[in-house]
Amino acid sequence: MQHDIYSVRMRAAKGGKHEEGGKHISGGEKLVPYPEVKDRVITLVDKALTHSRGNPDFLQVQVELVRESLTYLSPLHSQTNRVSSFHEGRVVAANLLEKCGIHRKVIHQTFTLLEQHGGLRGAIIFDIHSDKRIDTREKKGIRVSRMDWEQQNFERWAEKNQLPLTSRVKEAMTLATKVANHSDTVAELCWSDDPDYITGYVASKKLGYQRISKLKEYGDKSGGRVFFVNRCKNIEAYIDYLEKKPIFLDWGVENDTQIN
Ligand code: PML
Ligand code: MG
Repeated sequence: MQHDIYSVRMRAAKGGKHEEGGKHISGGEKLVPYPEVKDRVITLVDKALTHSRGNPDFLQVQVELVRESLTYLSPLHSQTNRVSSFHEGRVVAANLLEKCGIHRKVIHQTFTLLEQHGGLRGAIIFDIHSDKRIDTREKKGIRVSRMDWEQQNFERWAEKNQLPLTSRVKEAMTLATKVANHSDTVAELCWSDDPDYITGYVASKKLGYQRISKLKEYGDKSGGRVFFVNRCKNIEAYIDYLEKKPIFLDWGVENDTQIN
């Protein structure tokens, strides 16, 4: 029997709701058939209540029927770049972003943005032509939503690629694949805002998912995501894709081709 698909979203903050100035603690996105909604709600509530950024005093879970049909995407090709310090990691990230046609000055500008913006709920969209942040969401940022990856399929992929079988890797890969598959995306830069997680990545359709083992120091609560675009003609359509288009990852052995 075909079940309806639901989007399950969670956000948690401390010091009040996000829109009232609360500090972002945690967020999560799931896309599941109706019988799995209850379990996913529990998973997300657990994530929010046991987070290294602190205990939230605001927690919201939203469950919504998705009416659009799902699009299936292959996970990006993944590669891990091991570095001995976060300084070295930033150099690797800068070199990768430069390969995508982004100038050094812009790259360093966005490093500074992420250093300053620990706790943005969503991502920053940065135009490499005008050298400006072009979304107008301020502290909210753009929250990529409506995406998921079936657990067993993810685990087979992670084992084959010798990656940690963690929900963190699954969620990051799902998001990076969704973002990279839009033709307006030039690249993505991400490092976690969690103080106990220092691995980050640069991703693009061409480069794939380039993990970098250290992009910040332990204890640092700064981090987030930057989506680089180049004169994005229709920013509203781009944001609509990121927030609304339902995407499911599906890895088949036949899809495991090397891109870079
Ligand atoms: C996050 O924690 O929000 C982002 C983690 C990005 C890196 C995940 C990985 O590949 O290890
Ligand atoms: Mg986080």
